[in-house]
Amino acid sequence: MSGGAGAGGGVLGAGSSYQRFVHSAVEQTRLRTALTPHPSQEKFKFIKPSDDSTVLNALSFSAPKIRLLRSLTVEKKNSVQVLDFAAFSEPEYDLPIFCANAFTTPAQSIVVLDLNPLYDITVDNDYKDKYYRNLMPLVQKYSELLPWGGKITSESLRFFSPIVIWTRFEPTENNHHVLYSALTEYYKVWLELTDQATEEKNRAKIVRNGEAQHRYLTWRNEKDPGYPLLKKLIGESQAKDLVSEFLFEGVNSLGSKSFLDYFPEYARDDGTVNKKRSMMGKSFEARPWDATGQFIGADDAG
Ligand code: BLA
Repeated sequence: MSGGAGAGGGVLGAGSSYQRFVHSAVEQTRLRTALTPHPSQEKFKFIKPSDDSTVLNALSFSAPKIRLLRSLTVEKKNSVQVLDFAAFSEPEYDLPIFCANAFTTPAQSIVVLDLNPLYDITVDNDYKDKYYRNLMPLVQKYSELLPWGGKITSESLRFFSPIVIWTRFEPTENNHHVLYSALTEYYKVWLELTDQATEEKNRAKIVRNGEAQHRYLTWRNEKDPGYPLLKKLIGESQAKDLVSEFLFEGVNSLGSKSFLDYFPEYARDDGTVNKKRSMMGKSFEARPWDATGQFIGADDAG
């Protein structure tokens, strides 16, 4: 309530810059394609946290080629600011998943910004070359101002591309200014790739794309690091619905495999899913890709 004029200035700045990004990304998308409200928007648009000082904003759309474009922001004055923005193509396209996640407190911002690959680019060189070869200069551009965030949950790395910006920084106005540029630039790249994408006609390849996206959704639906906070804000049952029917919508419709089908190492003796976020622990002290996008972090034991 009191706070004072200067208190948490950087943090307030972060929240408003996340809103500004969402607004501008939606506008940029509208300039290129026709957005239609996604059915998930109805249910979650007016979701209210029990705590009056926290504001949640949820938006979702679909468009030609785009199965789901959705955004969630959480703002609690002088405290927590969250951005979770993602875009998923229709399975007729093998486009990477646009992924922008930022979690900001007065002490630090934790950021993941990436075009998450649909396929494992440590083994699939064709996919890596198709989408990332030309994008490597982006990493050079931002790696100094938004440096590698240090050891990371090893499982997460499998979903990241060689151009991922994984970083933590002090939430100053200048840092958020750089982040805003990176968000805008990465999203523009995703929109351009989407414009250029041609429809896959091969049934088997469409099914394969759908399953790859489903595997990704299944992972994030079960293990997203944001879940505990959402649970605290809106309660367990609403948080579960928000995650599976809004943030990772498609987890119950794009495929029928279960979390343990994809990630059997999480099976406990009684057949339930191990609640740990990571079986492998944290690893990768430094960026595990070279400047050409080649993975160089194999068997990094930390
Ligand atoms: C922390 N969020 C993190 C971390 C990552 C991500 C990598 C660092 C901790 C770790 O190594 O796991 C984000 N991880 C991702 C993303 C992918 C992934 C995007 O695997 C994609 C494949 N973060 C959010 C939202 C909230 C949030 C919506 O995106 C809250 C509502 C919170 N993220 C959050 C918090 C932490 C965090 C509280 C710190 C706690 C922790 O380390 O577990």
